[in-house]
Amino acid sequence: SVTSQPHIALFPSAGMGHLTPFLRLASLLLSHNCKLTLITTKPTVSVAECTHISSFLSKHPEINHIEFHVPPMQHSGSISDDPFFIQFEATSRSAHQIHPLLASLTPPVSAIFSDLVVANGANKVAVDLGVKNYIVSTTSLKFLSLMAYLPILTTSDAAKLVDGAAEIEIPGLTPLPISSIPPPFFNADHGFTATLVSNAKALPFCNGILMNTFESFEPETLSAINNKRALSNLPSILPIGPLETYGLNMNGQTRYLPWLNDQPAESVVFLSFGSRMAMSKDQIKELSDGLERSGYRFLWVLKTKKVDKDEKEDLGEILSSSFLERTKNRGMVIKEWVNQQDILGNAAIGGFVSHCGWNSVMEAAGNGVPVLAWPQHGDQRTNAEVLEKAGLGIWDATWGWGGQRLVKQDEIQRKISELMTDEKLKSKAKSVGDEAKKATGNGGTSKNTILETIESLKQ
Ligand code: BUP
Repeated sequence: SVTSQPHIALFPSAGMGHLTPFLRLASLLLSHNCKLTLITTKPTVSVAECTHISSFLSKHPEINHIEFHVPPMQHSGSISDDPFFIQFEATSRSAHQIHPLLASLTPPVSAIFSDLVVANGANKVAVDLGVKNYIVSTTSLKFLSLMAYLPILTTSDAAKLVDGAAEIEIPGLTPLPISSIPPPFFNADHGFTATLVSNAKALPFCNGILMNTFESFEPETLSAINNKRALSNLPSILPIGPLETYGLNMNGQTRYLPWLNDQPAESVVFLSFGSRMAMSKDQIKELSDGLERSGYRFLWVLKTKKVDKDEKEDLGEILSSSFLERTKNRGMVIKEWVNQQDILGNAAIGGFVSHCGWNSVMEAAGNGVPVLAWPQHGDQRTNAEVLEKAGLGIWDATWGWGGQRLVKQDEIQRKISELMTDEKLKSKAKSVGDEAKKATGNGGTSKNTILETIESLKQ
């Protein structure tokens, strides 16, 4: 039967980095007249997820909401104590249980759009219901390629190869330096690795992989995969980014936007390390010293805990009162949730010191803001490579993974000055921004791809 309104079930997994692209995609799909069911896990790991889900749903009462109770793991196979990893594993294990919840919906669902972390369960349910299944990727295409290849890399022969080599070769793609491979990947028994391996095996059975990226940002990897020169078992990679904000203002009146509006154009450094990065006190001290010595105006989102509800200290307990006093006229440090998209879109921002979570990279790209990459964990070193190659930013790979070594204030000062003064970088970043806008505008590659995908669900 032909339906003019596809009914899409969206199934994200834990963390703001995973939820955000799904909510952005939801808003895009609504604007193209799709019917939506949003599956969210209960409980969420962070307070931020919980508040964003409820505000989003109250803004869009037409969305059908399914709260999926994920049973806590009795015995974690995970060696990790990261609450997000544990939730990935738990959700992955019970993902197939969404079957009865979806089977009873009217109108019936036409497709499931799921996170990679639940790909296996979601794909089985989709096959059983006779509907399509797309993956919504929350990372770079380069890192997705690594995850897609993980089932092969973690077999014992390949793992031996990994130990001795300087890089990892995925046939048909530019090799990945070993230093960018997340350490848990070297252990096939690690809960995070095992979860990714079992779900990556489902990728070839999906109908497509929707990516928050755009053609000109990762052109080589994209053409190698879509032209079957690499990872030829994968379905089509469908770049639909940068996904645009869904226009929620979470904190009403903000302190920082009026302040930014008063600063000269491109004069402020924005610093944020994402929603789940706990920076050490020592590193925070070096960063504050380096930042102060750079002399630039700054807006710094500071976090010291992995999960927001554990964040209890006041600013004064983390940063010295003399630092706060000396910089009060040219800097602002914030501990609450900010609207990062609004900040990156503000004319006062001249550069972004970022952990390179993929959403942040795409937001910088969309706004043409140059990035100083300071990747910390997971996909972030790979993302940093991608953004450097695309001309969006600079990166000192010797800074290592987050916490691997203390990055000193003079290194930080030097890199921030480079970020704020390099004219070539500035103009390259601007042209990345122009390309991004072209991709999502009428007739653009990302816009056409999402329109074609929606069209294909109408049959
Ligand atoms: Br913190 C923070 N405000 O205060 P990433 C983040 N964000 O809007 P992450 C805010 O959350 P993973 C804040 O703009 C981005 O859209 C930010 O996602 C927004 O990194 C999102 O950048 C964070 O992908 O997630 O949170 O480390 O590591 O899972 O990618």
